Amino acid sequence: MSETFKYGADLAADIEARWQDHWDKHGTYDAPNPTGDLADDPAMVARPKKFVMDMFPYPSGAGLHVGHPLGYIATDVHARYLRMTGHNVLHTLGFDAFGLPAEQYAVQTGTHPRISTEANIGTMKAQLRRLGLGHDQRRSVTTIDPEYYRWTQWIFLQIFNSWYDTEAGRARPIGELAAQFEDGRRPTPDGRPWADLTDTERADILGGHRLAYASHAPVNWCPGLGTVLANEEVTSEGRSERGNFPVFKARLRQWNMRITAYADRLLDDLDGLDWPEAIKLQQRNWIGRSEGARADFTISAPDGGPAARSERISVFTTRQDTLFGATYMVLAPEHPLLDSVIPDTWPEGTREAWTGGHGSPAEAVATYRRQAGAKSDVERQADAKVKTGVFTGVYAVNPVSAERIPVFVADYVLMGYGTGAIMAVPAHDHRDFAFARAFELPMRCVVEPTDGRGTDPATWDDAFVAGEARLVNSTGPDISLDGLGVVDAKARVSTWLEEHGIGEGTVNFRLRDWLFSRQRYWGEPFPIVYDEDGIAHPLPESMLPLELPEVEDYSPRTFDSDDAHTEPETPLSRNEEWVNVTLDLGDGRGPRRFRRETNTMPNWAGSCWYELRYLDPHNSERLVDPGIEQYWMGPREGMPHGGVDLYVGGAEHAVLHLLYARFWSKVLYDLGHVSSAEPFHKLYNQGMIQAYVYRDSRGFPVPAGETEERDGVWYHQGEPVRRELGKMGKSLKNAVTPDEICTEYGADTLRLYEMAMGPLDVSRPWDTRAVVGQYRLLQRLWRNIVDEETGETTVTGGEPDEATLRALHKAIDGVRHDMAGLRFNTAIAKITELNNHVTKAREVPRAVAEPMVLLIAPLAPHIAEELWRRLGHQESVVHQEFPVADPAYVVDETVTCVVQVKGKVKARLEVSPSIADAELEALALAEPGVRAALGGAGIRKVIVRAPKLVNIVPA
Ligand code: ANZ
Repeated sequence: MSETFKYGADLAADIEARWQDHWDKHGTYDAPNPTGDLADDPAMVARPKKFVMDMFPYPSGAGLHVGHPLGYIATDVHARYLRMTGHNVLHTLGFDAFGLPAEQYAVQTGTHPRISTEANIGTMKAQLRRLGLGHDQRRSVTTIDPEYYRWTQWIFLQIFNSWYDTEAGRARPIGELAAQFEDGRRPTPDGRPWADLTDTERADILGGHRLAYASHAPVNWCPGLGTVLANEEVTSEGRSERGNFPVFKARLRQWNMRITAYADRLLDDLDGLDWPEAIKLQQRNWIGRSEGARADFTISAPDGGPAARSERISVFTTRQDTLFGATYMVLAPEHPLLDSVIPDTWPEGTREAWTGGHGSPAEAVATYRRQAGAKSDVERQADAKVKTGVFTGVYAVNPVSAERIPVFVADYVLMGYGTGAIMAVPAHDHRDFAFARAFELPMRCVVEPTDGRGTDPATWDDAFVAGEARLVNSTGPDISLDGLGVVDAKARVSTWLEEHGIGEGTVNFRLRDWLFSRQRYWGEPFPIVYDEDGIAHPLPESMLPLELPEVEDYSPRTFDSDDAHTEPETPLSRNEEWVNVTLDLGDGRGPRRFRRETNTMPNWAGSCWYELRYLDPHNSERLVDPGIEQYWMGPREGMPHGGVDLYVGGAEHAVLHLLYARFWSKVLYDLGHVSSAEPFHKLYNQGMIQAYVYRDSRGFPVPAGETEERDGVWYHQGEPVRRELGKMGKSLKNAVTPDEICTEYGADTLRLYEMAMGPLDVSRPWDTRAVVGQYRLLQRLWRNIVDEETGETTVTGGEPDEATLRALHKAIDGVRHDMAGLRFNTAIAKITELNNHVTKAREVPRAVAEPMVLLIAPLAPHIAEELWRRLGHQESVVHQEFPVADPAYVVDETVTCVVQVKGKVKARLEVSPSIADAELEALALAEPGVRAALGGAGIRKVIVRAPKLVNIVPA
């Protein structure tokens, strides 16, 4: 207990520790469920609900720096405000704890990843606890807990056991598909009755429909890491993001999730979500819907006669209007036709430039395919001027012009997109133009250039890519497009293709199925076993969780990083006793021998559904009770697909995590397990806390805490150093931990400072020297209410004067709006202004002191609890009603404030004539027009002349 009652670090520490214990002991933040084992407060359940959630942290060994909790503090402030405005608020935080760092640490030290991960979680929990975050601890889950991943495995089984019915537009149990094959409603691929098929044949057919399926697919194999990688884990240089090893294309047996079946719904449902437009756009681009057409070209006989083979080359094009301009074709190096159609000798008329110097097409194609296999998709797509490829010796027939056109293999066409084959229209596509120039291929202009360059491509420098123009040179034996606009021509061609049975208008997506297996130890085991025929069987639910076995060695076997011709060896496969098992799967066939799947699930799995487990964390019968899910996440007015009310996290998770989680939600929704088809209704991306990096003359970072400024120059140990803005972290010697700030000023000061730094969604530099400003606010607030000598409250019973009432009610009104709109910086400015007003008065009436404490309670909960108690209340401040403004005191004449950036007017604000500089500055900086004008540039100086002018000088 501190000696005096002055608000300082010691008193803050004492207050904070005491209230944190109190909250824990009383379960102050526990949110009751309507039913189930967390239900205990019907009155609370009767209130409107809010589910406020942070993105799952990964418990890193390095612990937290002050940048990490920005979002956690923000959601906490908001959640507290919601509690005080009559909501039942679910707010908790779990840990996403599978993943590579713990495994790599295990490989280096031999410590089991569980041990190091749990230690990290312990450290992080202690750090977070000091911040006074109001989490319902009963609901905190970790992905590595078998009681949690049991349900991750269970969801995998649901996905494995279902297929996408395109007619119904939803997933259905795979048993219903099998029944259709069985009773003949749906023909088998080769028409034989289902009963005549072998188990393996049936398994293959069903596997072709399952939403989780194993396939031999070209994947990114990284021998240096001993594992395959998702596309997004490969850099634009075609190397592993982690470790920078080369990545090769290899065909390996892998698990996939058929997320592509949901492409349309993943796009369409974005409209109903309250997300930043930029994130929606990134998702739309990732899904990449393209409208175009499929067109089939027949392969022509080498002598130019009618088609000698029945094979067709199917292409996907978004420019079917340019069909007459297709003067050659290209197959991707992985295209299966290359295995069957290559002739033995070069046909007549083959140009020297097309052969790559090889004696036969087979040789040329084989060599080329090998070379292409060593490149990543990104390298292949790189906009290199030099296009490579060879002639296949095959010709195809252009269906509209009946012309014979050569077929090439070239790596600028990818197997993973469209059909893996293109019709090349060099006059109107940049890549085709470059290729045609290099290989001396003919070009035909079929869309009349609108820039006066004429219609002879031989005279052009590049392709003419039309927006809206007229078709020319496009008349064939039985179709003419001449004179049509691009849009009409596209429609004409689509219809024509369909009428002739050689194509149709189609939609193609950039989205690929999700590669779902990793050759790793520290992840969820698959609940899958293989019988002696290699058929995959799901484990029955009663065998879940399938726990991770102990192994001798956690590392994947790595290989010479340049050796593409290796195969992964998984850590789990080394535990033969675990791998080879006799099980009775309950399918009526009794105990049999099986081999377990030895891959593990990718890191994303556990975070695909955690919001659901927060709802009902101890349910041992179901993933989540339907009534509970409906209560917290079910659709509501304005939330057509349901979901979490507010989800806050970094914009770096714009695509993958959010897309995967949306996909799993939709499968669970289709199968009737949840009522919400979307996991996150409102998404908000907080900005980053940046930090100054100080570099010496050699460019090395010096400890930021040991620098000092003199006359605008920064010094470290007497030597001048260079200051720049960067990330915060140990390696840049500028990390500041929340613990340091809590020790020096208290958690309430840290919380206020982080919230006051600027608008929540904007990045801003950390400045330890500025923290003290918020500390002073709390000290003044304390002094306004408590006698520093005696600890007694000094408030009076008198009535506040008119001016104070106006100041109070305007603050209440403004803070309410700011709290609801996540504008905590302006809320703090208003509270500061009110507190300054009160400080000037000789005495503080209780009628002002109490609402002031309530106003600041969401931001600085510890001091608020303490003051509330000292003001004589026995109940926690957490569930008090947030003050409501009396409109009579809020109306006020306003003045117009002009906001300038570099002297140019960028916004006008209607503000109170008595507005404080700090609030006016905060308001001005939050203006969209101002932010656009700054365009991410830092701020050098802000000149405030309240209430009429703010002038901002960008850095
Ligand atoms: C003929 C054509 C003419 C094309 C023209 C473009 C312009 P998006 O919009 O991304 O969907 N393409 C198709 N499959 C491909 C593959 N596997 N690898 C590389 N390129 C492929 O792009 C569709 C266009 O990209 C298609 O339309 C095709 O080229 C090419 F004046 O066909 B187009």
